[in-house]
Amino acid sequence: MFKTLTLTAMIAAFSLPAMAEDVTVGDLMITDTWMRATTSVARATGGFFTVHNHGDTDERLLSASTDFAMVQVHETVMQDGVNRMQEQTNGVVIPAGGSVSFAPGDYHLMLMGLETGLPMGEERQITLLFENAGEVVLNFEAEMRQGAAAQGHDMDHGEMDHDTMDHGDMEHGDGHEAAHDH
Ligand SMILES: [Cu+2]
Repeated sequence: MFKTLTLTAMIAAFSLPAMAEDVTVGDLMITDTWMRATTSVARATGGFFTVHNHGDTDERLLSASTDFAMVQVHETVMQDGVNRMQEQTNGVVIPAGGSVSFAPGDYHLMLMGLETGLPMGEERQITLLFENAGEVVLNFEAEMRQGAAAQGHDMDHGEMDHDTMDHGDMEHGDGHEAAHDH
C-alpha cells in the first residue's frame, strides 16, 4: 500500500510541469503557460503561452508586466537569414475564432533584467493586458523543454546582445506593425 501511494505521488510530481492550468476570461482561453528556466547568471528569458479567442471580435494583447522582470512583447522574425527579435509596440492581434501561440522562435514575452535565476519548477505571476478583456494574471512555471533549447535564440539574444537588439527593434517596429493595420 505504501509503495503504491509513493509511486502515485512521484508520478504526480513529475507530471506537474506539463499541467499548466487553462485560464478562461470572457471569450479568451489561455493555455500552456510556461517560461524558460534559467541559470543564476542569465538576465533574460522567454515567457510562452497560447491564446484562443472564441469570440466574434478580434482581441489584442497590448502588453505584459510583472514584478520580477521588465517585459516586452516580441516576435522573432527571419531577416536576411538571421533571427531577429522585434518589439510589438502595437501589440499582437488574436483573431476572432482563432488562436496565437507564443512560443520559442515566434511571438514571446521577453523577460529582462532578472535579478535571480529561474530554476525549473519556479513559479511567477505575469499580468497580460488585453484590449478588451483587460488584465489577466497568469502563473508561469520555469521549465526546460526538449526542442525549445535547440532553437534557443530567444535566450541567447537576451543574454548576449540584448541592448544592441533593442535599438534595432524600435526602429523596425513601426513599419512592421503598419502592415497589420486594416
Ligand atoms: Cu525577445
